[in-house]
Amino acid sequence: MSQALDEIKIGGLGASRKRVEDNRFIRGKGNYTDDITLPGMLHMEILRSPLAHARIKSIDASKAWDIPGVHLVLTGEMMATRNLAWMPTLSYDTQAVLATDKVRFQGQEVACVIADDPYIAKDACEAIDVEYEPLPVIVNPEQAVAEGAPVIRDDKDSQRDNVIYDWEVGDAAGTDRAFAQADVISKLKLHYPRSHPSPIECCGSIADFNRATSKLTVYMTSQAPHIIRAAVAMVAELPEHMIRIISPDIGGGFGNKVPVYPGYVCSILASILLERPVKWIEDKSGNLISTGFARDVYLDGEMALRRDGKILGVRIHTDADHGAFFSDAQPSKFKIGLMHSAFAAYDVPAAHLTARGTYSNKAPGGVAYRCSFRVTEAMFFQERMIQAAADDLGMDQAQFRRMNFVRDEDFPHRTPFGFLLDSGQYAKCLDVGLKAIGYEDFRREQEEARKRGRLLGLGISTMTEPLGAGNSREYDILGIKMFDSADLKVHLTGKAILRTGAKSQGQGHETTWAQIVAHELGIPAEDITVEEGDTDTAPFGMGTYASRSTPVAGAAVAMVSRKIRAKARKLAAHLLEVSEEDVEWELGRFYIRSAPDRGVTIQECAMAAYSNMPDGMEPGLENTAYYDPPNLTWPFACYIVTVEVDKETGVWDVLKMVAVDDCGVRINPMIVEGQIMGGLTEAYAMANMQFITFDVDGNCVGSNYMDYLLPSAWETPGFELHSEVVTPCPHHPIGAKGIGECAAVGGPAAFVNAVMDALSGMGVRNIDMPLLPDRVWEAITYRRDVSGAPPVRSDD
Ligand code: MCN
Ligand code: CUN
Repeated sequence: MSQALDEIKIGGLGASRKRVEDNRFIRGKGNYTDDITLPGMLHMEILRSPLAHARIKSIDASKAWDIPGVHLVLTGEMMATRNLAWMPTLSYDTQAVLATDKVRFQGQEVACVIADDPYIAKDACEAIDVEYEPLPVIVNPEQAVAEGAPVIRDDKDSQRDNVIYDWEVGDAAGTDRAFAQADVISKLKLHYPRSHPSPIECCGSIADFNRATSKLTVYMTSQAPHIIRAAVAMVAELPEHMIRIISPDIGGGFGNKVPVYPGYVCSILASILLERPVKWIEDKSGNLISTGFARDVYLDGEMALRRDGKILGVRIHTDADHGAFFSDAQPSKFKIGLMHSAFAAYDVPAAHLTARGTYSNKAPGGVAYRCSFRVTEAMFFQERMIQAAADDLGMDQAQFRRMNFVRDEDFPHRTPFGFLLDSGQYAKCLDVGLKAIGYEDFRREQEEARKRGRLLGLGISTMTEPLGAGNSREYDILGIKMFDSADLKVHLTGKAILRTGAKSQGQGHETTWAQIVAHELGIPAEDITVEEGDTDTAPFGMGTYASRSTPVAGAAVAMVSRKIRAKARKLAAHLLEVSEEDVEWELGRFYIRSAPDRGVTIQECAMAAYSNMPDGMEPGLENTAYYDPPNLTWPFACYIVTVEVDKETGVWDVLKMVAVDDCGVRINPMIVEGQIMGGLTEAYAMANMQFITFDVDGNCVGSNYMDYLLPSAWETPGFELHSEVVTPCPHHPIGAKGIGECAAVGGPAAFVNAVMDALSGMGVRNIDMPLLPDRVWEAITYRRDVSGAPPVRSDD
């Protein structure tokens, strides 16, 4: 009779185990960067540019130096003497650390003051006199390429204009042929606005250089500590083994904490110069105005269609506004991230994408915010185009999707842009969603309501998303291949510590990684400590973004557990006095095949590894696994929203939203639901209320939480989640796919499609996000599209 442990009871795969990290978070016992105080610590504040584009004529910091309590004033000129005025970006560009020649966006870092406390430092910043000579300002790609436009990056010898790249992917000729055969060509143009992650905790660092040991320790808010260690080694020319990056608890990242920011670099240099710890904690407006923005992409596409609804081909052009520096954190091969994952869920025979990136006088960014490298834009555009195409054909929204989906029996499926999809049940997800929303009934209700002058709408968004870069053949950042790692040490009593190269910012890795070990080894999850974020103790890894932790580090956790199990099997054979071939495994226990009652637990094997190993066996029970995934994972999602739009005010309310997510095997169903809820909330916020843009002078409008609204439980509609569709990932050791970004990626189109559906027949093709009441009102009243592209209109 089997004596295997009950997997759910030990907190294994599929257990909705309570998040262990919450024990300290809800007691106020988290350890965030700002909670750390070191002896003799000083504080740094940053002086930012009030102008978007200006030549710096002079900087006079003498008054700041005179303020009691000020220890150091850093300017670009001083940084330059150490070759640190500029730093490399993750996209092979350069970025100013502190401005020397010009300021290139509002909020750019101009000087830093290090003082006894942050208040003195802030006052001293205000005492610095900077003389600026204003220059013409560029806030969109059209202005960037206009005749006579000022060259923003005149610091670069090779740069004669504001174009960063022209890039293309796909089959231009094949796509032309598809369009030649089309019965109908459907077109759509829109702007995906800048959006901003706005985690509760802003960015920050504490640099601590110890002259006696030559060791630099930096506590910081980084989603990818090992990448930061490599960057610091290169930028500051310090030996890598003398650098220790520690990311303690992080209060939300959402992509905001992937890039290298000037504040980190300045705090490090200040600590080296002063030989004291230097803390920098960014304030809210500093975070909103200067850190990694997302999106800001202009999308223009057309779709070749056969009369019966079959998609024959797709053409997309994107203009991406990258701000003053090209600092996207993305795989080096792809200039516009994974934008070419658009339409992956659909069987599209031919496709071609062209992309142009330009500089502007705006904060650098463009990629980070729950997006897996531009996938948010790709899927938003895809689903907006799908809706427009179905409308142009006069076809039902659900039927048009269903007939063009990649079918279950067609996997593996190669997309026209070259991605390989391995699994999915798209039609089934859609059917579950339609049933849950009550599709047919709603359509009838909608028609009835129309007759009485009420505007109801239904929006569908269906998509598959590439999560979990990489495989190392195709994915690297600055040449470093995108694999990940796990290191597992089983102590002699059978308790264990696991470390990975990922870094949780709220996703719950301390809970879920232990569940994978429990599944593989039968060690109860509560007996496993999970630690991440310290480069001196964690194995090398590429960090947490692109929902890569489960697909890559999570796979490494399974693989290292299997290595441990392989050694434990030898120990079991030794303890049971049989040969290894006669030993069988069930959860938590090895037993003799011919005598199942005779067995040893994994804990007994652990003890033996330290006290009773066979002759010649290396003692101990620990190992490390590096995992290079064979492919990305492709979760699928179907989001459906119904709304009512008020004609008089343009206000719209969500009536119901259903979400059907298939992310393969769920490690922790409760955490997965939390990820989906959070993502849908962000999607709703982007679609409805988050307004951040620029005026003609490059002033950042909306860099405060009066305009850039964070939804609370009060504003957020309820979401109905469905988990019945599970298509295990065929190449992942436990069949899991990523989930961390799906809802934020797929969600926005569902909301916008719903509002557009409510307005159908009014001659309105597009309203740019956020769908603020005045924009919706304008579309209804004047029967026209409403653009949200900067510069902001004077009546906004
Ligand atoms: N999970 C699971 N079963 C699956 C897939 C995932 O139980 N089949 C669990 C994982 O074990 C993990 C969580 O769900 O605890 C998210 O896993 P995954 O999809 O692998 O994503 P990452 O851990 O790599 O997280 C990154 C992703 C990104 S890129 C952004 S942006 C984002 C997001 O996660 N930022 C977040 N979700 C966030 N959630 C919080 N609370 N805070 C952030 O900053
Ligand atoms: Cu693009 S935001 Mo997440 O990948 O860190």
